[in-house]
Amino acid sequence: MAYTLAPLPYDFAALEPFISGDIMHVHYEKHHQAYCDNTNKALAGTALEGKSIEEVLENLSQLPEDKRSAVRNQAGGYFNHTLFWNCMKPQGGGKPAGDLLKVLEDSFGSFESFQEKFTAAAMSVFGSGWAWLVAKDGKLQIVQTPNQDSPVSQGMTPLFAIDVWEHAYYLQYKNLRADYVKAFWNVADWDGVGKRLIQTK
Ligand code: MN3
Repeated sequence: MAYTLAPLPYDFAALEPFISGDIMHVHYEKHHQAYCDNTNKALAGTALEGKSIEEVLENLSQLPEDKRSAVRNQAGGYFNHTLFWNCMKPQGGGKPAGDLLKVLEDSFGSFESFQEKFTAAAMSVFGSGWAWLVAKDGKLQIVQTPNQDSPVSQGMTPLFAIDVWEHAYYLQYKNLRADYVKAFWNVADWDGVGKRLIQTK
């Protein structure tokens, strides 16, 4: 079965004023759709065709060399954006609660310290890429990936992410990544992160 895009979990303009509807339209309908379509093309006829997207990303080494980088980029982009839409919600932001808050405090000292470290990671991605909160071996970590590389390919479970490719913010924030990252905290979906955390246990 070819991959398709899951519907965006909210309206295109629902994250305004923090993320504009224009950005969401282009990002979801053009960029994400292209990653999806190109994943289907790149996987056609390979041993991983028809597998779950996680399985594909975990087993890139099984692909023939001439397909591997295309699948790494396209399937990474397809998976990463699906997660990204689910890291945001209208009326999000604030501070997480419950288990998630406790785990963030245990891992990073405080929620504010987690926010500082994640912001620093998002700001210091050179060029195009992502900053992530991931779980690995029962521990939380903040990591960066370049391009569309996915933490799934490194045996990590992504819980939360910010896309810092320019296409994620340029239409609204021009070159000011710091303003975009600051705005992003207002739409963070902590309930979604908390649900993914439970699934890692
Ligand atoms: Mn993107």
